[in-house]
Amino acid sequence: MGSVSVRARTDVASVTPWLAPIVWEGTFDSTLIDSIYKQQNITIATTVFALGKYTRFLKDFLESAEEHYFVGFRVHYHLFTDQAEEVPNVKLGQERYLTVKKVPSMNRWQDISMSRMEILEKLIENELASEADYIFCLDVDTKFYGRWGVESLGRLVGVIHPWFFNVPRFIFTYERRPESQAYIPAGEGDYYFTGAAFGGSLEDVHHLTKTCREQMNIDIANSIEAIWHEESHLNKYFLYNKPSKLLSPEYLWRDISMSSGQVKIIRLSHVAKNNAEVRPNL
Ligand code: UD2
Repeated sequence: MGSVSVRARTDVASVTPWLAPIVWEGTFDSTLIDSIYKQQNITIATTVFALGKYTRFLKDFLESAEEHYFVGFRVHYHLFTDQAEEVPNVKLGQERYLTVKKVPSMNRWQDISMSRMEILEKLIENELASEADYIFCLDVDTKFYGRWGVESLGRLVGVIHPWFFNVPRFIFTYERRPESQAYIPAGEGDYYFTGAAFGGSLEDVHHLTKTCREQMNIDIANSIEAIWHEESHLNKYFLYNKPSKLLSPEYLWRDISMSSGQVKIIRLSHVAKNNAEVRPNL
């Protein structure tokens, strides 16, 4: 037997009841897992949206991603913005690419957030099939502080929301009105996932984005908006289409200044922001 540098974590669950791994520091050997994926010559498409004042987050997001995100692997960032002239010039490493795409401005932050599903659906359909193997869709008001690597790859990947990883299910902020397509009845649901980061294979993420877009359109036709917008629809989707891999809140933490015993490494963290100041509406 070879040497094993990984010991099971006993303070957190590292597998779901449907036997999907939950990735925490200490549950994988980064050198080993890198060497496995190195042989596969993969490309990871990464989408990020920065409309209005959110372009201010791009510099830190991109610079920190170059330091920590899939280092040594081919990454193609697809950046959607209504202000291409505000995109900072960040030096990218070898085999790292950035494409800027123009999207129309919108007056409500909720619409910006929700519209991402349809734009991603179309991006996968029209462009990515021949150029990427995996895709991750990330919020821009974030910054990397630690490794986010190939241990995160899987067919369908969700990230446990940093405010809900250690609370009972009745606290989860699922959509509770049966009139919405995002409705999840009390007593159902496994985890509460963040809308700020998700990913997987092109095929699975295409199905996810298409389904959420369709469900949101039904809601619009019925004059209802889910409590947490596309995040509510994402949670509904994951209830009936179980993720094949879950990432712990290390992969999207609340704020770098907040600590938690179980989170040994903060890999990606939200940037503290003044919502009233950066958003186009309240
Ligand atoms: C939560 C979710 C977010 C989304 C949202 C929907 C977490 C941690 N975050 O974040 O993913 O599900 O709720 O209610 O769960 N954007 C712009 N310009 C704007 C407004 C938004 O580019 O003027 C983009 C940007 O990429 C941003 C994303 O939309 O990262 C989500 O908006 P947010 O970060 O303001 O939403 P927030 O923090 O409530």
